[in-house]
Amino acid sequence: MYNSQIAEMLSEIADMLSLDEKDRKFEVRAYRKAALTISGLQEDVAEIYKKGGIDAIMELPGIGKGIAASVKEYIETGRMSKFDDLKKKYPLDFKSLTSIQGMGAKKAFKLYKYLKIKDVDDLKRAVSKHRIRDLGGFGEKSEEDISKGIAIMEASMGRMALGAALPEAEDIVRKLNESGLVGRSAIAGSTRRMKETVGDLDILVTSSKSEKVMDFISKMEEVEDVVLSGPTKITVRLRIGLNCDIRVVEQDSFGAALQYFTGNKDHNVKVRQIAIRLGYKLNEYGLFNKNGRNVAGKDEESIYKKLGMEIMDPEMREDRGEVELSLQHKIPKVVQLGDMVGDLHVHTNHSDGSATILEMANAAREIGRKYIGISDHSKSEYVAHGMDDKQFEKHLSEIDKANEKLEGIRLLKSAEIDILKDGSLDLSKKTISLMDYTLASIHTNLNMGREEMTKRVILAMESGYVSIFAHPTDRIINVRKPIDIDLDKVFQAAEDNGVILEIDGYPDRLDLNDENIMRARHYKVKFSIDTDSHSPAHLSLMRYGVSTAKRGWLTPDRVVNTLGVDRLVRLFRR
Ligand code: DGT
Ligand code: CA
Ligand code: CA
Ligand code: ZN
Repeated sequence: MYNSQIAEMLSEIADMLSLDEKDRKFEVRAYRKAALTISGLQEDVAEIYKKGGIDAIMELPGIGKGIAASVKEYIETGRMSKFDDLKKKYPLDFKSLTSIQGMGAKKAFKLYKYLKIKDVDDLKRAVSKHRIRDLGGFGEKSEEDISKGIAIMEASMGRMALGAALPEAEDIVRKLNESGLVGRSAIAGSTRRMKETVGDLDILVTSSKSEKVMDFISKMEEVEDVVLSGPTKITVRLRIGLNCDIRVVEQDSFGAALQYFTGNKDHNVKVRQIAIRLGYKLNEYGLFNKNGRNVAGKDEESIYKKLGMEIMDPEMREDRGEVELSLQHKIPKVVQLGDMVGDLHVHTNHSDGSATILEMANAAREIGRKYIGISDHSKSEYVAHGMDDKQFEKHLSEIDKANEKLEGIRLLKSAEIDILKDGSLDLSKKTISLMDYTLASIHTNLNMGREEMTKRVILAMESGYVSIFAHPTDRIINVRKPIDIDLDKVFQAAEDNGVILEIDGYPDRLDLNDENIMRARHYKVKFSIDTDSHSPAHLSLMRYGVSTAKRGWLTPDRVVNTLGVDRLVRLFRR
């Protein structure tokens, strides 16, 4: 079906025409009307054209000769010159920008003109750096509105949380491997970059039996529907409510395809420019020299190498300065899953976890952790069966007993203490002094104003009884917005009071997120990457936290639970 694509292009043409200095009201209206007509057609406009030619298109309500010719051109060539010409003048992604609440074509263009914002990613970056509030006609309120609008749009665009998307992608890849039809296989796209939400899945395979692969995919139980299918590419709708692009590529192109389809787009654009500068051509098929020979296409490393670049983890490929550093071979050595020695945020059935202290400890040891901190909830979390001071005393002595029974793993005594409305902690200092360290977090009164919320958290930090500030913004991906808090002030207070910031790796949270980590990195603070486990299986979610840390460019020396237990305990005592 071409209808939705064509309708979108026509309405984007209308957007662009409306920006013209000359008054083109009538033309704008004509394109809008045509877009509406085509998007509402039951029959594919390409079919209508095939049966009745351009005359049949002109018979559709509101479509004149000029627009009909554009539609014909698109059906025949896949391009629309009117659209392409206007795009040269207005090279921005109107389609997604204008789907943000309150963002019309004019506003979008203004942001482009003054801040070079071309797409939603640029816009998000500008919002997070507070660059919009100073722009004439925008202000702080409208920056906040844009930020809210982006969140709403992303949720409604059905971007799926990584925690649901990645396991699905891994299942599909596993089944493809087991089919015996494919050679190499890989997950690409935002999923490989471990972005917190994913628009669609991208999977690459090599195979000499492309047709059979397509057939196999279309019959997978995960697949609801085939959206598009060609000789080497298939797009399917998955039952979990996500699209998935699967491409069959040549052996010699696998690395080039992986590099290309991992993205992100801005990263790719820069890498391709470097290739051009060096006299190469880089695309999804390979890296080609002047004679058209593919000199590096098999694997990603060789492509970056040939371009004089240092390869970086996919998580870092967001055009946040990594391309420039990579040319100087100065990519930070970011934290890896293998660096993680312990996990400092673990719940047991003493509050809302599902397993005993010993069960959690054994499961953690099995996946190679040397220590875990048992951090059950305090009493005001009554829905989570939080414990009061007296119950905690008993609980802590049970951790001691468990420690005596355990070998190869050490339990640390902790608690996830609620920061109450007034900034005080939900456990007595006496109880806290029995612990190795504490986590403090906010679970109630989430709607407080910014100033009050900031004060609340800073007060808690200044108490001297908070080791780690857990899931600092309290957002739940696609469900709950972050609390309104001045993070810069909080990060400063963390620095001043020696409080560690958590990167909660539970995939619904990923909190701090990548951008906030980037920001926090500039303070003298340490981080703790935890799983917030409530069952033994959750302990393996560490990889989400680590990838989030990578996306924030965090090096292992900044992460406290890469330390051995003795050094860590000494750090907590300070
Ligand atoms: P998503 O699906 O919205 O979560 O994000 P991605 O990054 O997975 O984006 P997607 O699925 O549209 O495309 C996968 C990758 O393909 C993307 O990260 C970079 C590459 N790519 C897509 N379109 C373009 C393009 O127009 N130019 C370049 N250079 N690369 C592109
Ligand atoms: Ca994708
Ligand atoms: Ca895709
Ligand atoms: Zn927790």
